[in-house]
Amino acid sequence: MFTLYVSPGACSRASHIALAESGLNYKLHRLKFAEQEQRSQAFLQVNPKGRVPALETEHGVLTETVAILAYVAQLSFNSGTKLAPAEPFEFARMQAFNAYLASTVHVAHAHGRRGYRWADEASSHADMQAKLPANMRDCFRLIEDDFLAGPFVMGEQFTVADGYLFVLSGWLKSDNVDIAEFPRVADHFKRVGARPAVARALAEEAAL
Ligand SMILES: N[C@@H](CCC(=O)N[C@@H](CS)C(=O)NCC(=O)O)C(=O)O
Repeated sequence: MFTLYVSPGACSRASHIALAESGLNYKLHRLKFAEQEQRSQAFLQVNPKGRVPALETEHGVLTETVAILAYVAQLSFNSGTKLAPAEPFEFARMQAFNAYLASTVHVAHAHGRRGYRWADEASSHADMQAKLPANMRDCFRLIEDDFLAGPFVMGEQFTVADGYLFVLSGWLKSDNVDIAEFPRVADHFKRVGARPAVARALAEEAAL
């Protein structure tokens, strides 16, 4: 049994969707960000970074969305759900996409609400917020035109990358970007949202 530390609406949703799709057994542990539970001593023992997601496994704790998704994808080959390409180069291409989401798209998004990570002046935060929609548009233009093979990220096969893209596409509205500007991404968002395991993960999150 895995324990996934999550916060509703956060990037932990990508790992949650991967687990829900995988057929593996898991339970959720919600951290209340409003109460700063991610910085509590108890959670810092689990993940010294003070961030979600963190996945407790029988081998220890795994952090970082890209690593958790790769781990669940590897396990999915045994559980029969196959959430990644088996061929090594294609697996690495999926990882390249997930790494882009984590290191560029997620970080661009974080400049909107978490500008204090990079600067102290209110004017600097305002400047970052003003640039946010343009940065997110640049990222999603690449995803729309170059990365999303269709109908899923890697083509015909649903992979852990799809749940991850679904989560970040869902953030566009709050970044003042209309997903309709990217019709292939919008279509992907609907298709992934309609999957039973994704609906189940969202319902589980809402019930936390
Ligand atoms: N590089 C990490 C980033 C994790 C991250 O930034 N998580 C955010 C939620 S989306 C968080 O826990 N924020 C809490 C905070 O900043 O206090 C990953 O991709 O998993």
